Amino acid sequence: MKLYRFVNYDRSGRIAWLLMEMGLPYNTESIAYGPEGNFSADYLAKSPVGKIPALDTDDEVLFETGAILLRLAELHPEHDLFPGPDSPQRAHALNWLFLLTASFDPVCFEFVRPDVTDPEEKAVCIHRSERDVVRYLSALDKQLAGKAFILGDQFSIVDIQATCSLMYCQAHGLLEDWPALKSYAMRLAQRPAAVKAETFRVG
Ligand SMILES: N[C@@H](CCC(=O)N[C@@H](CS)C(=O)NCC(=O)O)C(=O)O
Repeated sequence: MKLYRFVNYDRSGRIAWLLMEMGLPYNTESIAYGPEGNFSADYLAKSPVGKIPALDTDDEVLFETGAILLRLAELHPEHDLFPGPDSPQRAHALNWLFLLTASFDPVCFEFVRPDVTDPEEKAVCIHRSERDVVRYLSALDKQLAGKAFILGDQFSIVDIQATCSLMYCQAHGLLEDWPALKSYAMRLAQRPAAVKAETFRVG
């Protein structure tokens, strides 16, 4: 199994975290940014818009973090990291996984994205995200009230997505107003698998 990542911090740490939780061995390949790397024909054959991460499981090639997490969870149901198709929890879990992946993460990523360097453009992006993020933080805060994890008592791939996006907010100083979310994200980021996977590495 091979995990494609950038040399510096990127979303591949989320996949590495899950692989560590499952105890599955994997290799990594660092891809450069640019025509020789994520825009090369070889890499575009794995990930059609040249985004990191991608995962080659030896049987199939996966791209998009949310899809990779979900596919790994369903390929290895014995780890119980996402409710299966017959579970009464399935619809609720899908709602949260997609909300976090498709809606919350892009908003939070604006706080840390390295490719917008023009100060005026950056200010506009951050201003918009600071406004938009509140409804998500508020919903997550409510969802987590009285629970250890987003889906209840059990850690799941939903928590990987939530923690990593919340860390973007933390880097922007936003979690000071959300103490429960801050302590949840800090606690989850310290899980042995997250630490071992260097999920939050910077380089
Ligand atoms: N929605 C995608 C976003 C992937 C993404 O934007 N990855 C960044 C690195 S974390 C990337 O590849 N950036 C380079 C680029 O956009 O060309 C996912 O969650 O996997």
